[in-house]
Amino acid sequence: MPDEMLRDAPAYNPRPGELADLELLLTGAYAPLTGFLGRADLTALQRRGRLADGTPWPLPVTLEIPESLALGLVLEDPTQRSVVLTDQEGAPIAAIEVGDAWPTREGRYGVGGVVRQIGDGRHGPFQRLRRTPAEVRELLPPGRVLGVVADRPLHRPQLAQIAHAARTLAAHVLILIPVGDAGPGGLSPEVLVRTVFAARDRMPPATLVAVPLVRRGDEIRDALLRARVAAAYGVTHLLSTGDMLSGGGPRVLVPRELAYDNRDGQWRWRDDIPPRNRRLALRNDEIDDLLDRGFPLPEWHTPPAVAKELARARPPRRQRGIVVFLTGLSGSGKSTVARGIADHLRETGDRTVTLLDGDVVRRELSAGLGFSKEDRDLNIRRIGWVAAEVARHRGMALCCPIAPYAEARKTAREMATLAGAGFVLVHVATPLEVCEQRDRKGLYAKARAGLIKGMTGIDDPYETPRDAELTIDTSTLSVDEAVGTVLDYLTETGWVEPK
Ligand code: PPS
Repeated sequence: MPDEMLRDAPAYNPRPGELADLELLLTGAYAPLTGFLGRADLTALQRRGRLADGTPWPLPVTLEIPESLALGLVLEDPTQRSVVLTDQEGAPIAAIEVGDAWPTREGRYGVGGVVRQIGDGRHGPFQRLRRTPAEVRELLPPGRVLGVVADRPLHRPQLAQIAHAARTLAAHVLILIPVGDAGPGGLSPEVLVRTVFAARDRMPPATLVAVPLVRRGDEIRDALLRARVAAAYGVTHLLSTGDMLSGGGPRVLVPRELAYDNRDGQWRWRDDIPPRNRRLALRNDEIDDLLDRGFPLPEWHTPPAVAKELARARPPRRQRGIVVFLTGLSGSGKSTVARGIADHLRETGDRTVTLLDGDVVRRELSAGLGFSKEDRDLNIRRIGWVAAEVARHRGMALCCPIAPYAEARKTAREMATLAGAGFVLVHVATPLEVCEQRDRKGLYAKARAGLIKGMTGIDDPYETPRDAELTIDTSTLSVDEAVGTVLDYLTETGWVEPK
């Protein structure tokens, strides 16, 4: 359908993961797919791991739209079944001609159909690096192409594996950097791209491409999908680190484990090095731990330029942002403890602190919200968002709402993590009897008398946290002791400078 016929078509901004899939469909990286899958393909995929026409395909590639939008389409009429898909700002990227629509969950419909690019179809960061498979195949020299999906920074052992495989195969190297979501270690795509580029002069001649791949969380299927995408980019041999099955894609090479030989400073197969001369590659948690404590990554393991990027992205904990989230019943002592922590840190000057107190938040940020589940969830979302922004800029956010629902607390944790910050959940577990006895605001008495409804702990739930880093009880600890317990924890874990 020509673009002018789309003038009256409804527009919709898909979720980030769907937009990433859309881009891979448009660029041909998902060939032979030309659109989001419909029910026939999805059923065949679930039953046989194949599309309805028998083509093997690893995973569902799906799009959901709001029910109201779906019900407005007339699938029998080619002029009334298109939806314009836009980026977050509402700029059109593509149109889907919907061939199939079905209800999925509350208020949502799955839609399948061919997608077609509008304009240059580009969106998101790394435009320079986001080349289409056809563009990349054009750039590659003839012959074998060794593909590497660089979903983590490349340290010396990985670089030695790449160099070794490229030499053995006499292949050109194609590095695919997945930029669809934060990597397994929580590294943002921007940081990942910078660290991979920082290793570039340690690689054989290589072409680097950013690909909006998003992991679905199923390791084997994700690996199969990566192999297919790599093949579309012209990869003939794929270097693997995890489990990979071949399924008609490129040949998968599983490299041997290399170790550092301190006799000559080379990385070679670990079994070729006498145990006393060999140093094994650092595990990811060891690398994170060194960075968290502010130690430089050792040069035998990581090229200095890569180490520098990583240290910039993951500064020592005492310089990184953190959200300290105190949850507990009304009257449990959250605000008092939080105030004590804030006062201490302000006095010592160790940290800049933003205190997001329940009452203050309800006045400044959440005015008008009540105490229904929806309103409480929204309140916690807002607190979580502001706290994550404070922490993104390396401050400490101290939050002390009741936050009775586990799911909302989890969202706050995720927002902080996405901002590259720490998150410490403190459960102020003062028993209800004690809170009720204190009853500073007289709310418990009113709730018992039936004068107010939905009081947490009385006739509204409080879901006890199972993921708290710390639990304190102000009926057995004095305020000073409770404040001291939290500060000790923050100091021991490196978030606050020791005295
Ligand atoms: S929530 O659930 O996290 O959104 O609550 P929060 O923003 O922390 O607000 C709690 C304070 O509001 C007062 N208040 C109530 N609390 C619980 N349930 C009901 N129904 C209610 N109505 C008013 C109460 O004084 C809380 O203050 P704190 O400081 O926690 O005692």
